[in-house]
Amino acid sequence: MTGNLPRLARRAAAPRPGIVHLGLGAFFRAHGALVIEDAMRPAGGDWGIIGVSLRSAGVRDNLEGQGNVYTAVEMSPEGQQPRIVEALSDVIFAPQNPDALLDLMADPAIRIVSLTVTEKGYCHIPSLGTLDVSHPEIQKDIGAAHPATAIGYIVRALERRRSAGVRPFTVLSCDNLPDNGRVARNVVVGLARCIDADLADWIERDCRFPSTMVDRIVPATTPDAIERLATRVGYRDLAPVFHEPFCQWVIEDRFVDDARPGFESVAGVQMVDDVAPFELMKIRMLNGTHSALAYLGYLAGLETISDTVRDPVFRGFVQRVWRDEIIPNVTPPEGVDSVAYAEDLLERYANPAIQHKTWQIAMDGSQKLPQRILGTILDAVKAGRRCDGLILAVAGWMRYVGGTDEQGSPIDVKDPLAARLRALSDAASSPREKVVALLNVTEVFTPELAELIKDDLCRAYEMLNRVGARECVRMRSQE
Ligand code: CS2
Repeated sequence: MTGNLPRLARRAAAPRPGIVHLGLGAFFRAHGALVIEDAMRPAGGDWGIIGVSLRSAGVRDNLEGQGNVYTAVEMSPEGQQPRIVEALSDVIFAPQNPDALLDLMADPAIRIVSLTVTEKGYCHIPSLGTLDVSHPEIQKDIGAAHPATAIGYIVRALERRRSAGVRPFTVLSCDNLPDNGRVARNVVVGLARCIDADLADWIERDCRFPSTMVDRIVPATTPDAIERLATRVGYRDLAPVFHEPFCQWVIEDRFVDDARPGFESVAGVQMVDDVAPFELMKIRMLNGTHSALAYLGYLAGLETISDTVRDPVFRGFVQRVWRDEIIPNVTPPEGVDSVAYAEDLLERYANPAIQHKTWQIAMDGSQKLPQRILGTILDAVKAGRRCDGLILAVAGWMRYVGGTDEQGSPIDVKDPLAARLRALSDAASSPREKVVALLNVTEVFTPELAELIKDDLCRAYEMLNRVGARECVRMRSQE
């Protein structure tokens, strides 16, 4: 029984805040928060983090009862390494008091606002990278002083800073979007322009939006994992995070007034002039195959990514897709060997201590597919190169969003476009009609790409329906 164990508690005073982080999910608490804490050790600085949850009070409630500290557990095949993280100065649930949060964000002590709000949190048009002005929450944020979205909070806080004569903060995007700084800038300036053109000009001129590439595999924390940790460490932590050993953060060194933690002292962090080649390689090679394995693996009844690469058929498939379909369409950053990068990815995927659910990665496919898979396919088709494995992955996504698995059981599809995708799928009277209807969803597919892949995709989809995901994967893993 772990019920009687003492609760985890803070050991030292909370650091003075310099960062507000929007989107306090497991990923940031297992990645950015650890790096920032490490950077504060040798280099000092008041870079404590005020963590903000925008949608649910759960993390705040759990952390509040333990002084806003938590355990980050490194999970490797050799064992587990717990570490107590004390980098959070405070944790806030935004809807409870939006005004107080905006005041905090307008405080001159806050010099960075970082974000992990997932792809859909940018309220952008994924295929274009610009603000979706018709987005219902953005429409609300244009009219109301109390925002609903992360973008709304940033714009309204910058508005307060400007009227108080305070310099803007740096907006640090840590989401898996290519050129995430540019996307953040587009949506922030885009929303500001709908509110006040002078504010938009000021942001464009004085604010900074460095792009970053973030990488660490962090599955969602499960109740079972919480119980096992308590038994192991002898205290109760209601908000631990579990992550793989690997950690990488590549950051463009463009901060307002150069105000930032001493990142360069931390292993795994690179400060660079241009993140683009790192980001492209990571999104296409890691996230692209993650999504491919997620849809096809889920359909084949495989629960986690490590289950997929333990299956020789899927393992052969992902290796072949890297070799023939992704690596030829990626120019790696100078000095990086993409073949070795792929080998390392396979080892990371195989880590049996990381239970990363295919269902979790399959979430929000409409927001992920363009940058993870479709860009690679477009480059491959234009160059006359092979991409039948990635086309099969897109067919897998189409099958998945139809909402029924290969055994006829319902799939719990989580996606902002889920209802529309399902309706299109249900209304189609043949597999070909269904593929064509989904290809017409322009948030995901550009008309150019849709035309180029239609026939191959229809064939892949029909085959998937006929012989099932595992057999298709077997066929497409061949030379
Ligand atoms: C995953 C990512 O859930 C997903 O979509 O592909 O969270 C992935 O684990 C990280 O980007 C790894 O850095």
